[in-house]
Formats: sequence, structure tokens, C-alpha cells
Amino acid sequence: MNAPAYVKNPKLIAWVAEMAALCKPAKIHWCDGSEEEYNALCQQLVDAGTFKKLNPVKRPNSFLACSDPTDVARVEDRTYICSEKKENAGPTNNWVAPADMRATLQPLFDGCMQGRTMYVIPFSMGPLGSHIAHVGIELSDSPYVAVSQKIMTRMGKAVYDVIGTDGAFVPCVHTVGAPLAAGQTDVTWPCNKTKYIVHYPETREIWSYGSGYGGNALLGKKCFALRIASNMGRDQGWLAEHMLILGVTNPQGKKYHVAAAFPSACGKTNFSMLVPPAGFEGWKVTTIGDDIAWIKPHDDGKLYAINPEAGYFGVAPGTNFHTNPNCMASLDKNVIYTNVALTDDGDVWWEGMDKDTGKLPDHLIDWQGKDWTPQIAKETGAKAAHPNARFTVAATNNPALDPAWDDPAGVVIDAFIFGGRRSTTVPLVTEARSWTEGVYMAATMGSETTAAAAGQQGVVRRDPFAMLPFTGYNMSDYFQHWLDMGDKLTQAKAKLPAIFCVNWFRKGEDGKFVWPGYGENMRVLKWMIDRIEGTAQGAENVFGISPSYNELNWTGLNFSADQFKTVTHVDKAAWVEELKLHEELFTQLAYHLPVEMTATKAALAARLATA
Ligand code: SAT
Ligand code: MN
Repeated sequence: MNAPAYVKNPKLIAWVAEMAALCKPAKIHWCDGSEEEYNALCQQLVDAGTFKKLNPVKRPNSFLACSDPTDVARVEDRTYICSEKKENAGPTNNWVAPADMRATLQPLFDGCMQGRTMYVIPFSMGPLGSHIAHVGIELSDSPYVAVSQKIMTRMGKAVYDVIGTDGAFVPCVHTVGAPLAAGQTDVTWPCNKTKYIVHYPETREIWSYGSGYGGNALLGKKCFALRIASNMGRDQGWLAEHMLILGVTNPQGKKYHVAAAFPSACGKTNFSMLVPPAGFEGWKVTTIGDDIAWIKPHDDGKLYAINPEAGYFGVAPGTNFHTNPNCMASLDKNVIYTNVALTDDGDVWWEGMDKDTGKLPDHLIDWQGKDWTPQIAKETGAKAAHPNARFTVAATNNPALDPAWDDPAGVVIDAFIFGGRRSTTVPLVTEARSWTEGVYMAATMGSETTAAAAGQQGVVRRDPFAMLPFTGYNMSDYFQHWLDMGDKLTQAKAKLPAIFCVNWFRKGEDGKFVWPGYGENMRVLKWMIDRIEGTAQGAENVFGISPSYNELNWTGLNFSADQFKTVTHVDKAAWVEELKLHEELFTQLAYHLPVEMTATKAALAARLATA
């Protein structure tokens, strides 16, 4: 029970003792992050029936976990930002006063770990000791969380050296909310119908109750690296963003770094591992991060970015050798799969893999443990893998990993990309004419909803900066923070990163996607670099600057000028309607909304009127 000798921080030790007294676990396990510990915990999960060990020839050292069918995604309606003042959580977050929330959680956490082990999980978000990194301690009664955190973060006892005797850490408490009475047999995926994902931004604490899945339970990810870190970033002058980071190197060896925001489950992992297509010989794309970026300005006026994570918790369905060959290569060993299907020879399968093999498997065990055959799927529509099924894999498995991915100094960002998921209206790519216009584009991003969050799918919702569920404070203050960042960089006489808005998802009249996407997105990325270099002129439209057809390299792809028009065309009537939706958003966000937002909208409307 006692802390190991290498834990030297009295505040941390006292906090663990206090939480143990509240949660009443049967045991405390201080994770050291070693391979031996990882292997032992995986074996324990196999013995408990939570993990199935996959065929060691086909997927060495890999496991499949299947969750409770009610615990399959983030629960946004159960996610709270408990700031002292309601206005500071803003209209896009659920809010409860901290004292009230503490009063609600106290009885739920009292005895919540009975009969279970409390794992003390020390982790660093970002390279250990990097000036951009921050550390946390997660207390969890889920061994699945402990092993996942080993993959997803820099987890282990070296974190205690960073904390030292008086260093800061973000305390994160997680329970599945399923205490075990003496002699009670456990289920394979314990969780609770009642769920609370709670953030106290002022005291920088995270309390999570009732779920064992993904962002609800791996508290370093959305809870810390976005919701709490966005608060830290605002106070300390940096950015915590829902962005991938990639490096792109041209045939002459010049390298650029791009950070790109897309809503959850919109192909961020694919874009971050892009393989340049035919026509781009000599170009290279490398991954720094696939989901989250922490970005800090330096005295030189440049923005330096790190990936705070150390692994990928990516959506499996749809991933195949066409959509993401590098990802498929990453998944051949040392992977934890959750909610995918099991093949008869002990391998994994998910929807989309058939695109590689040209056929469906004859028989599977689906993610709920039921028999699956192509016939059953046809008759019932049953999915073999849950649409939000995931893989958890170390970044170091990625063959396209950037050599600087672990550099504590970070990489210099040359451009930001904001991408919604829209079947109409928003063009394939548009460059903002100014930082403010870029902030406007990002603020008004719209997206048709995906499987990453529980709830209705396919509905368009505004998703500013792809941060709607992740900004841990008032959204309008967050816009202001971005504008302030632009001012600060301008004052430092730095060249501001260019800002682009993309939409890979426009559909034709037949309801099908027009743009081929995936590796072909390189064509758009190359145009962005040409813009940065000043070698592409672009054509101005109401909304910003878009490429003309002949500015993209079409070698190796059959894509006509007409098709190009379908994905880039700015429809006046559609934009008049779109601006009404921007207005709706701004009405919702009226409190503290920067005047620059309404002014930019007015300028857009005026341009539209004369277009
Ligand atoms: O938050 S999760 O990591 O579970 C999923 C997502 O939104 O990307
Ligand atoms: Mn995400």
C-alpha cells in the first residue's frame, strides 16, 4: 500500500492516501511502467476474461477487449466543466457549481473501488521534461486503463523525477463505478449506468465515474490534454488543440509542419499518416501526432508544437490498406483492440477490411460475442465491429513516424488546417486572407456528427475548431485567445502560420463523395505549400482563396475540371443560408464574442451580396 521510495512528493502521497480512504480499494498498485508490469497486467486481463489473446503468429502480443454494449463512446451529455462561474464554462459546456458537483460525487466515489485494485498511474503528456509537457497522475480501478496508458502516454516511474518533491501534477481520479462485494464474481467489462466526466478547471482536477471506455477513462487524452490543458494554455499563453501534426518534406529536402483540426473520427489518423500518391515521387509525409497538439510561442515569434500523446487510439472500421497503409502496418503487433470482431483463426476484423481482400469472412464473432456471417449481416444489418471500435497502439509502431516526434523542443508550425465534414457548401480548400479570417473559418466550422460520441449521427452541428466537446472554458473566450495569439505573433514580427479550411466530404448529386480523399489529399497539401512559398496564386472567392484547377498536380489521378468544380464551387444561395447558421452560432456565443467575428461575418455578407 505504501508509496515506493522513489515517490518523493508529500502532496502526491497524501492525495493518494486521501483518495484511497474515499474509494476504499482492496489494494493499491503503484505502476512503474515496466514491460514486465505491462505483460503481467495483460495476462491478468486475459485471466479475467476482459482480454482475449490474439493469434501470436498473426498478431503477436496483441489483445482484444469487448466492452459492455452500453459503454462504447465518449458521453458528452455526462461531461461537465465545473468552473466557479457558469459564464466561464460557457454555453457549449455542461456546468454545475464545483461545490454542488463535489457533493454529488462524494457519495458515488465513497467505496467505489471496493474489492478492486487502485492503480496509481504516473504519466507525462509530451516528452519527459519538455518545457511544453505537463504531467499527471491517474488513479484508476481499471487494469485496462493502466495498460492503455502505458501505450498512450509516457507512463512510468521516471515521471516522479519530473515531479520531484514539490512539482505540479494534474490529479485524475477514475473509477468504473462497480465495487465488488466479498465473493462477488466480476464481469468482463465493469461499468455503471450512471456516468460523470468532471473537470474542475480552476483546481485542474479530473474526476471520472462509471465508464471504462476511451476518452471517458484514459484521462490524459481529451480530459487533460484538451479540456484542462485549454485552460492552462489560456492562462499561460499557449494552445491546446484537437489537431494532428504532420511533417511534409519536398523532393529538395525542405520540410514543413502542419497542424490540422478535424472532428473526432473524420480521418485525422489517416491524414497524419498520408502516403503521397503517384505524381508525388520524392515527397514524404511523416507523423508527429494524430489527435492532439500542444503549441507554444517562443521568443523568436514562432509556434512550437508537440504531440502530448505517445500512442494512437484510432477508429478501426474503415481503416485498410487503401485508406491508411501506414496505419495497417502499425497494427501488426503489440496492439490492444477494443470492440472489433474476432476471426475463426484468432485474428481481428472490422468493416472496411473487405476492401483489401475483396471478400467478407465466412464467419466471425462480433464485438458483442455473437456469431456473425455475411448472411446475418445482410438480414439484420449487424456490424461485426462497433462503428467506434478502436485500436490502441504505440506511436513507435508507425513506419511513417517523424524523427522529431519525441523532440522536447517541438516542431515549428507553418500552417493550420481546419476541416469540417460537410456534404455541401464548404469548398475542398480555401486559404484565409488573414489570421482573423482564419479564426472565423475555424470558429464557424460545421460537421455532420460521427460515431466517436454517443448520440444521433449525421446531423450537422457547429464544431468550432473541432473543439466543441473539448474546450474547457467559454468558447468565445477561446476565440479571443486565438485572436490574441495572432496579435502576439504579429508584435513579435513573425510570419504567422497560414490558415486553411478544407472539406474532403462534399457529395455529388448521386450522394457519393466526389473527392477521392486519403492519399490524394496530398494534392491539396502541396498547393498549400505552394501558397506558403508564394508560387501558387490561387483565385479569390467570397470565402477566401482557393486553387484554380491547373494549380493542382493531377499526375496519376483522373479528376476532371468539372469534378473539381463540384468540390470547389461556392454556391451563393447555399452561403446565404450558411451565414444564417453562423448568425445562430454567434447568438448562442454572444457573451464575450470578439467583435472581429461579427465584423468578419459582415464583410463576408457584403462580398456575397455583390458576388
Ligand atoms: O475521446 S476518444 O478518444 O474516446 C474518441 C475521440 O473523440 O476521438
Ligand atoms: Mn480526437
